[in-house]
Amino acid sequence: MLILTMLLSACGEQRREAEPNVIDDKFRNWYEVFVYSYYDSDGDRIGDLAGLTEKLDYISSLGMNGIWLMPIMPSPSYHKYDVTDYYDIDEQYGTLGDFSAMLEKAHSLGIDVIIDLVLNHTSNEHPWFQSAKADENSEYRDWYNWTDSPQDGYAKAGDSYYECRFVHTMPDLNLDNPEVRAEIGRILEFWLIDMDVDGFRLDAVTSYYTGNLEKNVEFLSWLGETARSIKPDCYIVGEAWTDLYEIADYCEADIDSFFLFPTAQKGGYIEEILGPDVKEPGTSYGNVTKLLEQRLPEDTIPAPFLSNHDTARAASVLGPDVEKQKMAAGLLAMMRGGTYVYYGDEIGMLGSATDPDKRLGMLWTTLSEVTHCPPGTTVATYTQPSVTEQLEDPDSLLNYYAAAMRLRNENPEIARGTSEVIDSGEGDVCVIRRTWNGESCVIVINPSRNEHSLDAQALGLSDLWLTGELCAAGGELSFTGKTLELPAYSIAILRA
Ligand SMILES: [Ca+2]
Repeated sequence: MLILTMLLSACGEQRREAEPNVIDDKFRNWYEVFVYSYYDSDGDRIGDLAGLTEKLDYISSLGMNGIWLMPIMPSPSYHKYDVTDYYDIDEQYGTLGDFSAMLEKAHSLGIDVIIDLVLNHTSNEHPWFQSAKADENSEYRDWYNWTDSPQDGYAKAGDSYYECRFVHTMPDLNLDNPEVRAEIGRILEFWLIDMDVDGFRLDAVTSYYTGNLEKNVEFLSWLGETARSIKPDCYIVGEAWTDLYEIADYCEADIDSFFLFPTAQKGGYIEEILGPDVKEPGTSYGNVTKLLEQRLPEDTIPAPFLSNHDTARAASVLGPDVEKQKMAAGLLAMMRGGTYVYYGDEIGMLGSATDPDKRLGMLWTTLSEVTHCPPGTTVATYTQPSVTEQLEDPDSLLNYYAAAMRLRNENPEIARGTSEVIDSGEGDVCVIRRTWNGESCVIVINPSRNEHSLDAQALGLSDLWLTGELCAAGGELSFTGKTLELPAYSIAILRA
């Protein structure tokens, strides 16, 4: 390493290798897994927890140190966003023992695991609702919301109507009922203590009290305080699918994190920066960086992502250009907070339109062995190579993702720091100094299709070393202290 550095110095390059510096806190590189479609261990071609356990080394090799599991509790639906028992594992996925084995291995690899917690509603097959529906005097009647007359978002049962904002099979819980809150407390304790999960992803938080931000924030804060009273360092991220301004309002709630929907999807910040209408993509990325830090409270952990199980996949939004998909992953990886990557995006899997089509079976090896796609799938087209093939190819999208996550692990400032956007003099190029805990790194991003040569001396960067790089479209990055040569679609990390 020392010899290599000296050789490079001799030919004028200020380049050195960086070591991983992974910090065990809440700023993680998260990976979202739909267990059903991920990896099967027992031959029925449906993904399960034992299958996930077998793939934890793979997830770790991507540089991920957090996993969000879509719902795993018993449910009549394939997606399991309607729970019938909050204290067990769906038999399709395995047992509580399988879950513990998976978690133990994840923890041994330094991976935290959070699980989806669906509290807005239960399944209509949940015994609580069955009892509430059958008998007006049931002790569970007030666990749900009833009216005597038809209303929007309500369905008929007997002579009454119950609230069900999504669909009639998902009756909304009455979250004002102290007995419901006490039960939720027991659910939190079961998963945090008995099962040892590291936290939760909260589904549909804007629907807890539909249209009532203040009450939603109150409930979220109650939930956060209750969870921390059980496990002080647990992490909770909420799904508020709305614009940046309302997300900022939700950040007043006392939980750690909210998904940054404005970064994702078609028309989101990242897709737009890489689109044809943006003339100065570097300036745009700098402006987004500044906007997010201005709008979001300092103590919140932003959770940016490109796609999830409810949105079109990154490759479907960005188009078939793999270089562009890589650049999008690079732009995501340079964002503050805890980034989320949806399983399969790292190999460019496609998915759009209907929900099952967005949740296709993972392509591990060959099409004949692909994990089953969920029921209702209409289009299952795989255009990119499998995991096995992409692991072998140093220029694959998968290896780009791994390299991008490695930069986050080598430079803790990227996730945790505050930004100073430096005027690069080129609208195509963004220069950000990110500072945390008394240390800084400089992130230089060229999200344009043009090569650029930056005057490092004029920008005050000449004393730094090039310690990391990502080139989405090939080419060579070089740094002499005088100039920084940036190929199209490249990212450089400079450090003292
Ligand atoms: Ca299986």
